Amino acid sequence: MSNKPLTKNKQVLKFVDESAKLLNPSEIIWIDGSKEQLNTIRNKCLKTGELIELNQEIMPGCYLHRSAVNDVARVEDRTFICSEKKEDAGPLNNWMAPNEAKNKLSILFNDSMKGRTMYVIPFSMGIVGSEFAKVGIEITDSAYVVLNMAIMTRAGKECLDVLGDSNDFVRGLHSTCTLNAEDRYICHFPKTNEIWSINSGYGGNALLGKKCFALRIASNQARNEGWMAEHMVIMGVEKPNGEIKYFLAAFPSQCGKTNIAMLVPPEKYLKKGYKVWCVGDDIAWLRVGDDGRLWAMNPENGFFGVAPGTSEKTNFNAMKAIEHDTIFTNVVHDLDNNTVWWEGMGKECPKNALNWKGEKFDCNSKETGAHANSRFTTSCKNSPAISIEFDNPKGVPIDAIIFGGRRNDTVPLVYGAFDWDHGVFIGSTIGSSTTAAQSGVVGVTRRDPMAMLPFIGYNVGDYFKHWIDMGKKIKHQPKIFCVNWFRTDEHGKFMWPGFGENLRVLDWMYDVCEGKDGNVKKSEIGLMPNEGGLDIEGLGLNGDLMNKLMNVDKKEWAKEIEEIKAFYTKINDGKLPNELKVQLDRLEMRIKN
Ligand code: OXD
Ligand code: MN
Repeated sequence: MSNKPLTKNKQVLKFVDESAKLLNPSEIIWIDGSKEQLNTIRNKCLKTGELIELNQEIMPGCYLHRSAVNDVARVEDRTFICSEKKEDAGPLNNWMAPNEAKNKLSILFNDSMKGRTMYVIPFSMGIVGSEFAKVGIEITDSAYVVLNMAIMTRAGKECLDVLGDSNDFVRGLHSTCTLNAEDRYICHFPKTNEIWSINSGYGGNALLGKKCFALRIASNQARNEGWMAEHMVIMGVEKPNGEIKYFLAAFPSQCGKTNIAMLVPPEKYLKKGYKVWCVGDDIAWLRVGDDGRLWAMNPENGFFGVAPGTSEKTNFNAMKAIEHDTIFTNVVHDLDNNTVWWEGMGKECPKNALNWKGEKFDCNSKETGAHANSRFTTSCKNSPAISIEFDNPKGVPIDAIIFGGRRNDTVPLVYGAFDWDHGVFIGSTIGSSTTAAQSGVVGVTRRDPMAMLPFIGYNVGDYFKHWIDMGKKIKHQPKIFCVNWFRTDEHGKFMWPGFGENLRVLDWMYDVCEGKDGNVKKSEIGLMPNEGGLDIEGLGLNGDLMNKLMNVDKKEWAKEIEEIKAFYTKINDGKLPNELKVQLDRLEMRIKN
């Protein structure tokens, strides 16, 4: 039975009415954000089997969901930027003309909610009512999406109250339809701030507040309005004297983003009084404050983290966060105690269990029990490491921006940019070596500019220009660094211990930001720690290994430069900013000399 609209806003009502006409649902439920309503929806999911209730004594408020087997990840090849002109989508995005996309998808959307409930989710990216927040409305037929959006965003009636009569909201239309992968489309209309997503129920395709809105649509809004929407962790490093500096970090997927966001300092640092605070693990909205500094806020309210590999050792705080009020998707169901399990959890493989597809799971099977992209959805507030600034509508002031990727060779453990434009150059070229897990040639570097490859909602050349222009507006620019935790020795073994020990590198950056120039020397590629500048005491890394970790091999860099040239040529449709070409020339000169 439909409930009453939660607003008198004519534009919202029109959007909902028009959507209902197209989708033809049997009822319309407006999500008010109340616990009671979410409980009712959860109970409905338990009845339909969309959710399985886990052991409420061990894991209160925790549920398991299994997606369709053909619907387990974002679909980059079916994701489109529907700008008026093709060149505005640029060389890295799929493009479809807005009219063509609307015509094509309208046919698929038509009557797709027949006999189903249409949920209307008002949500805010950012603190409700904050001048930096933005309102969205997602229409969906998926109760799973409703329950996830209620964790991942601030959802409910109060978002409509702050919207008032305004037409300034993002319109998200989502239907799981038949889940037919061949008719799956994730379309973005930057001019009208609309998202149309059909035939997927999976996170990044279906939780429209996340990648679709907070990155692809918001990157367009940000460019027009003079701010930035980035795929970045926001974290605070607290020194023993109680002072905190906030860092942003951008890494392509599979590089431990959620882990660094919630890093636990190593014993020695804990004893000294170091602390690390998490403001966000995935997305940062950045603005220049009146004080001339760059300020960051996390538009999200939850973590949508990858489960496999998450353990007390790799991410203690995430393990604590998911002890309660969490939705697990596509993990193993341990039937003996009605809990969950995944590979790399640091716990014994369960004997009596079902794999992510719901089939009997055998620990000796070659196939993993949990899907490689299985997830947990949990509130940021559940993490013991959440920053007290998480709910600060202004966000936090940023001192450093870190770019990184997974590189076996060439890129040293850490180096710093000489200045903002050099930092933008470094960010524009980061990437990860392909592994056997990916299709294509193994060992080549997949460039992933600013870790935004699938998320820049417009032309990549214009995006780089926006970065350069923003630098001019920031009076007190953050320092920009590059890290590589993954450099290997001649036996293919990682040389750096990683995880909590990464704090040592952050600590060096902290001191550089404080202006401790004695810790820094210049190299051909950027600023590097001086002798003794980086604390490696207690790691058992001998000088030789440290030299290998920090080595700038001119031959490897000559090859790197050729690859960067090829990448720039590939993405240049006349929009690559000159500033970046200058940076590339300068790097080449420094390496040749
Ligand atoms: C994510 C991603 O899910 O980047 O955060 O794919
Ligand atoms: Mn991400």
